[in-house]
Amino acid sequence: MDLKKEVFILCFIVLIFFLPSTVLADLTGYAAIGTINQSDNTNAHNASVTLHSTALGEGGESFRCNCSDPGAQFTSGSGIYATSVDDLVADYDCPSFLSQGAACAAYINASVDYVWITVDGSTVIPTPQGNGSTSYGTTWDSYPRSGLIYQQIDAVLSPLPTPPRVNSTNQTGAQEVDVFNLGEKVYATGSGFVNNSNVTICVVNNNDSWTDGMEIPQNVSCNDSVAVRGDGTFGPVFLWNGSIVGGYDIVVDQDRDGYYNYTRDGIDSATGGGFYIYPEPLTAVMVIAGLSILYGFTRVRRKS
Ligand SMILES: [Ca+2]
Ligand SMILES: [Ca+2]
Ligand SMILES: [Ca+2]
Repeated sequence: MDLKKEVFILCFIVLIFFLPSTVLADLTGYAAIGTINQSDNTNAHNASVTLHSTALGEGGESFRCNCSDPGAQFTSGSGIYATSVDDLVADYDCPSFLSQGAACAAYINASVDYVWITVDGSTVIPTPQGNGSTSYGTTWDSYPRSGLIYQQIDAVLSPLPTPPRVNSTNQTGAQEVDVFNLGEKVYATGSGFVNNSNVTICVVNNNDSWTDGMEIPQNVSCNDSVAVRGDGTFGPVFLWNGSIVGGYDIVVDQDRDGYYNYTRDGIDSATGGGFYIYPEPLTAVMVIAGLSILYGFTRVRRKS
């Protein structure tokens, strides 16, 4: 066998071994589509879906680089999303083959790389939902494929957790009370909090436009350490001596971060005052009587 022939055979063997892997590892032009459902099995409209994939690279790198679509896709009215694999970029620097933000499609091998989705349900119309995802560790080729589309990468959203509850009460906690006389002590009870935790409870001026992540004012009265029992309840716990007339809210800061968090923290009440402090009827009568006497006295002095 002459040298020319040997070189030719060697080149042919190299091509046979490396060409198929190069072709297989390329998901350029492919797309993933699926349906997102709510926990009651109805379609989730406007859920925010992020497609993720590992990229082992063509050279058989020893670790899985993580890639994702930086611009999440929103589901249609029938719960369907679609993401082009070309939109996937590296989440971080993967030495030797991908730098952070670089396109991943050419480095994804459908038979060994994992694909998964994460879904943010907080944008679902008309009612926010919990989050959802598919499991990590499923390869692209485990999903049905039609031409350049991998289909049915579906997910189900979890139900939105019920926010914990807090109520203004009398001293025994047996009765929910929303109206107190000036100087009357205000107590509270709560349920649905983290078992055996400590929470911060603040009385704040009434606010009816609480938003998730809003700072909790510390302008009336706060109790920094209220113990939650093993069943998630607390109280009745003394909150405030009711010394100023007005409308107030009670905020239970479950994670004690100083911010109101819709799913973790409790509020009485997001719509209207959690409780009100009114002047005592007798005090009010005395104030009115006093003002009348003063008015009469002033008139008499003017006349004389
Ligand atoms: Ca909080
Ligand atoms: Ca309020
Ligand atoms: Ca109340």
